[in-house]
Amino acid sequence: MVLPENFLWGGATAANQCEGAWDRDGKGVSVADICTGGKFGQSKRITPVLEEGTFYPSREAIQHYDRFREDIKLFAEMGFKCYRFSIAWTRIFPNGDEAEPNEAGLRHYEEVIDECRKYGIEPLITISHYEVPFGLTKKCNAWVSREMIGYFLNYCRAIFTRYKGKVKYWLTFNEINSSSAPIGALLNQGILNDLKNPTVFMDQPDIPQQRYQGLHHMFLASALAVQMAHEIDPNYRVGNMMIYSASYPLTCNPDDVLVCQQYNNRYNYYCTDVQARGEYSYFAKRMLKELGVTLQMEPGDAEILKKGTVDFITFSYYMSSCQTAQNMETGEGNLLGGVKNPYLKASDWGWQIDPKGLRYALNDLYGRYGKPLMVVENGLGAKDTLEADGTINDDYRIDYLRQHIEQMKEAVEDGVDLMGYTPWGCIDLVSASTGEYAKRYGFIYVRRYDDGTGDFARLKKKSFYWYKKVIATNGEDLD
Ligand code: BGP
Repeated sequence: MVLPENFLWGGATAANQCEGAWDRDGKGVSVADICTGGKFGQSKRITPVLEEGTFYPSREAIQHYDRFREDIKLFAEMGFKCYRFSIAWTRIFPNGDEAEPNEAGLRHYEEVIDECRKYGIEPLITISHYEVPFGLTKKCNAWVSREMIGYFLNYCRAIFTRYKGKVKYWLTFNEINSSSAPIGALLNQGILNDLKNPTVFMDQPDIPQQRYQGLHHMFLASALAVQMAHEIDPNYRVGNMMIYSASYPLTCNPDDVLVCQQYNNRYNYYCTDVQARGEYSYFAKRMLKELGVTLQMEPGDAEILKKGTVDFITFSYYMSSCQTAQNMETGEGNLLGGVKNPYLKASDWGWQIDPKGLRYALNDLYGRYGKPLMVVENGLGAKDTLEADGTINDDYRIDYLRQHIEQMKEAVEDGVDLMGYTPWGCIDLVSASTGEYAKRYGFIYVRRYDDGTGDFARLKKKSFYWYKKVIATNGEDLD
């Protein structure tokens, strides 16, 4: 058997993309709640002033807040060992700056955790997944401000204390390196400079100084959270979470190779070097200078970073791209830049499918950091067809996942220490980048559509039965 016996098979979701109940039981507004629906080729909008009659997908999402028992039961039926979900910060601290947590929010996640435990499913909790309290954006432009560290730690203390003994694995920030690109400013960091007018999500006016200063604050917050977690419960294990944006030189021209190396430094290593090694890399100084960024640091910051390195490394992996020194158009769907790879096919959303890139990613990260790894997002966003007989025959998704699991096994044979695999959107949910329902990832189909119709019924796709068999055989039977 290639994979370890205690391998954490499961699936992943995020609160703002699945819960709904956006204003119930004391929940405050998050930055996800001010984003409208959109679709591929037609960006969603950021509306700081909520609009009457506009469609906001996070309001109902897939009603997981009310249906989590039904959903977790289906996960258990597939044999999940692990469920990665996020806590909505705004259910615990509605504006972000309250002195006391909201009991209804704490109780809700306690029920979710207990429900997982009932089936022997290990919770893996993302503390902040693209849903900064909008109250903090209004108060201090969120992570741009150093004050955020205190608000974040209050939130961490509340959940670390409450769930002590019931949870083992935590992730501080989802895809923290999304803020190496403009796309991370609002979702990841809550940065919004115009609080009056709507902005097109893909065209947010960008100020790199804010993003990188914000990242410095997030690194400190993450490091302090790691230390706090260990103090509260020595059994807690805290990981980072990054996008692994696999990137290859477009040609063997040394100019392309160098551009690619610089891309990797900026997008794949800049954040994880700090979170895993406890210090900024040698290349950070020049990189920041060329971006026109000057970091404000305080005495003691270096020590905090050093003391709060993560216990394990987690990442999302969907696609790869190529880098070139030539002036070529960014490939459609390449949210972090890069051009198309002529050897690869792409999804309907332009994401280039590259299973071998996952083996490359695992070897690269393990070789660089030597810490246990976990693939906490992977999957194919696709349009599914619900047949008249109620079946959903998603063979394309099975193919995608099979090929990625094969490469994961290769990496384990290469010697990589891999803890688990939680494919993204194990139940269909709202897309983060486009705000639509049509981009489906799940093993479970949700009857809900972008025009606002649908009854939210859950239906098992063909991949549901396939994944169940994969888990039952610990990845040996992938047919
Ligand atoms: C990651 C996010 C998720 C998720 C996923 C798929 O970037 O962590 O929240 O949604 O990608 O992306 P999308 O929903 O845009 O297809």
